[in-house]
Amino acid sequence: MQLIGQYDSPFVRRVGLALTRYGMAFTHHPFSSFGESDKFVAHNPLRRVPTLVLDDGEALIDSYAILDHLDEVHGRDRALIAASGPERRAALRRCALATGVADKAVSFFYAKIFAATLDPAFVARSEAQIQDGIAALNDACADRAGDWWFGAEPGHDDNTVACVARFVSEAYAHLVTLADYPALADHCARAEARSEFQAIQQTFIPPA
Ligand SMILES: N[C@@H](CCC(=O)N[C@@H](CS)C(=O)NCC(=O)O)C(=O)O
Repeated sequence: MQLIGQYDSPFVRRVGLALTRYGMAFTHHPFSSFGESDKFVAHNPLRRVPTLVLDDGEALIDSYAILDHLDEVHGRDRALIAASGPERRAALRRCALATGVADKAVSFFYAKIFAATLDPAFVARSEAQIQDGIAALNDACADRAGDWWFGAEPGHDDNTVACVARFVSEAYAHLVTLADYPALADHCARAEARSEFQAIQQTFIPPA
């Protein structure tokens, strides 16, 4: 398997973390989705990462679809998310909240780079979506009983929240300071201390 994309992307990182936790061998191609998209456009016409190329050449796109495949191959009963029911819905909601923040943060970043001018209403709305989303993730961490939602070890939701919080705090340092969100900061610190998080990481590099 080949994983395409840089680990400063929370979408790529959460896939890299799952591959690592599942003990699946893969080759990592840290191509930039902007400067190096020609290197993988044959696999993904959207020029987006993560893209996962399977050994038979089939290319999977979008982190949700990729994780779904990895969970199936690893075994739904051993996957990093509940197989069904309320626990699965709650975990997917946390993942969607986190990736939703990342979606807004990514598209707003592109707008700031590429648009000549930005409507102040769009700027205010984008910043509010990012900040309110981060605050909601902090509340979710504060409400949790144990160390991780998934149980004794982090699951996809735990991983995704930590990846997105780090990404946003680096890409929007002027907007989001993790210390202002103590429960989320604690979640991130415990995640980043883990061996797989130390192996699968990259400090944010602005797209160019
Ligand atoms: N929904 C996608 C989002 C992936 C995404 O936004 N990737 C960004 C990098 S963080 C990208 O490839 N952007 C390039 C572009 O959209 O032009 C997923 O979950 O994988």
